[in-house]
Amino acid sequence: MAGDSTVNFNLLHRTCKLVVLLCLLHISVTVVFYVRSLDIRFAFAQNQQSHNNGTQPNQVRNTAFTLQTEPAETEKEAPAEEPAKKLEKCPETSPLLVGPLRVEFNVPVSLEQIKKDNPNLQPGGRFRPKDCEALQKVAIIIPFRNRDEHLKYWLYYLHPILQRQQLDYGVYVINQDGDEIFNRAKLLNVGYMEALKEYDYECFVFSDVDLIPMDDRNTYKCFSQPRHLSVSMDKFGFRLPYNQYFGGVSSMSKEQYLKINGFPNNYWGWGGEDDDIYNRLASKGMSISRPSGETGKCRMIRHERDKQNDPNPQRFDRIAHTRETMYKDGIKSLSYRVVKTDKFDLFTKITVDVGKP
Ligand code: UDH
Ligand code: NGS
Repeated sequence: MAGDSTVNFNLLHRTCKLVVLLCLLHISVTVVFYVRSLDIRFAFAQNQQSHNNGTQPNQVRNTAFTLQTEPAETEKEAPAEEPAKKLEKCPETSPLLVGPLRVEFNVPVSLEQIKKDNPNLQPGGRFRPKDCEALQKVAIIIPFRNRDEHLKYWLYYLHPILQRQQLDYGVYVINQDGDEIFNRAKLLNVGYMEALKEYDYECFVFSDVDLIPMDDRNTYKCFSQPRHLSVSMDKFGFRLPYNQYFGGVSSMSKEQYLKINGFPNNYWGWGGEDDDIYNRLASKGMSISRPSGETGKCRMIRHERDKQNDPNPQRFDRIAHTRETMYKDGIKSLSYRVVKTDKFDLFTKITVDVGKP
């Protein structure tokens, strides 16, 4: 009998222990679930907060809380988003710059790859920084005809550079229609006019299609004086060919450009139009601002002379008379006809009939 009661007592003791353990387990599971539900509510509150502050909501977290807590209906009823806060101005020197760059033209580049490499571009080759307000709105004007291979390299190298420079910019390729003799300066005038029709640009960078900067500290923006940017070209042994040289890549504010009545329209064929522009600036008492020889290094894509762009025999006579002709011939007397405008992903191409000599 005594043995039986001991066995019964042991069994009862074990059963009680098991029940107590089960109770403890139940309590812990309840506590864990309770604490987790508190977490979710807290996350929800935080999410709402950031939403109302106008910051970008985190997509993954947002979905999670929608699924686990509030019904979608409640979200719809939330107050309408406030307009995006005004961004702070970008710093004078972009923190994204990297300095010297390797520039080569032996590997072919494709427009598809350039598109993939630059996902933040807007149609027409437009960009503005997301996190700050750009210091300048810059239109980049490229005189063009039959240089698609060069343009690809230009887009490949320049888009990343211009984005690192934190500019609010657009790329305008001004394509001379037809086979008449080429007129670089007139195309640049057309670019100025057409870009302004699209956006309130305050700065204009005029760039040949075959020139690539080798340092991103050479910022494609405007300065208190007209700027010459391609100061140190490989083809000139990384030096200026002469002090007054203003060809290749230059920039001017709207005000500086208008002061000289824009560029001449009557330089047909190669040469002299950049010297005429220099004469215009000098006659208005402006000086040329330049980056250092180191920062201003650039490479030119080697090429043969284009058809219909032979040296202009009148150029020496023309540049001798800039001061007399500049008021009659310039942006005020510009006439042309836009044949076609194409807004591509990486640039805006404006095909124009500029007439003939
Ligand atoms: N351009 C074109 N198509 C043309 C002519 C000129 O797109 O048919 C544009 C292009 O942006 C070019 C710029 O105008 O970069 C200046 O023209 P250019 O490259 O002919 O001038 P550059 O002084 O060369 O650079 C002159 C010819 C040198 C021949 C050397 C032969 N070894
Ligand atoms: C000068 C031309 C400029 C030209 C510069 C560089 O002689 O238009 O050479 O030319 N001026 C005249 O002819 C009056 S380059 O070596 O890049 O072909 O920009």
